Amino acid sequence: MFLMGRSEAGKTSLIQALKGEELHYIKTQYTNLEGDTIDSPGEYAESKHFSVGLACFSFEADVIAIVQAADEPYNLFGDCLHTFILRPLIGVITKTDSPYANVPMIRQWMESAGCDRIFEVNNVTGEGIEELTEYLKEDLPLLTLEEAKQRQALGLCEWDPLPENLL
Ligand SMILES: Nc1nc2c(ncn2[C@@H]2O[C@H](COP(=O)(O)OP(=O)(O)OP(=O)(O)O)[C@@H](O)[C@H]2O)c(=O)[nH]1
Ligand SMILES: [Mg+2]
Repeated sequence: MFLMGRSEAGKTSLIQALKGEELHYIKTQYTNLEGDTIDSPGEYAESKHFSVGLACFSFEADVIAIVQAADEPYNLFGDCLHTFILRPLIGVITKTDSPYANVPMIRQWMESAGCDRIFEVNNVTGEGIEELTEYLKEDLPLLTLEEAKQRQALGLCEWDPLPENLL
């Protein structure tokens, strides 16, 4: 899973929570691969020069997660973000415990970005982490090149189900 989102959104903490660790603050200084996750510094997502680089990293991943804290005051991601990412896009809302949390607003941003699934988590208590873990355990069906081309010809993503009349 590739994680992107502004600095302090809780990306590194999310990795720690997924591993069942106590949170320990480490500022992410560079994009790094650890186990099954690619973590990136929030500053990359905050700069338009780096954001194309983020799209490139996404090609190395099975799933892309936008991470946004429930109390973020503004949105960094444009609408239809999924259109330039050739992988499933999910949203993870962190800091659901914040007194300034506005989860419906963040959900709306993530829906506009085109997230397939949206998860709400509290990295401190681990609430919501299990649901995300279950999703990550799901295997995408393997396709032949012909099957992938057929979906593309229909304007579908490779992981979208085929319409019933074509099954
Ligand atoms: N209350 C609360 N605090 C959180 C949560 N997730 C992360 N934090 C805190 O938010 C701060 C920033 O978390 P990080 O995980 O370092 O954020 P990041 O997105 O990796 O930031 P960069 O490395 O700068 O890109 C830390 O002090 C965390 O302890 C959460 O769900 N709830
Ligand atoms: Mg970090």
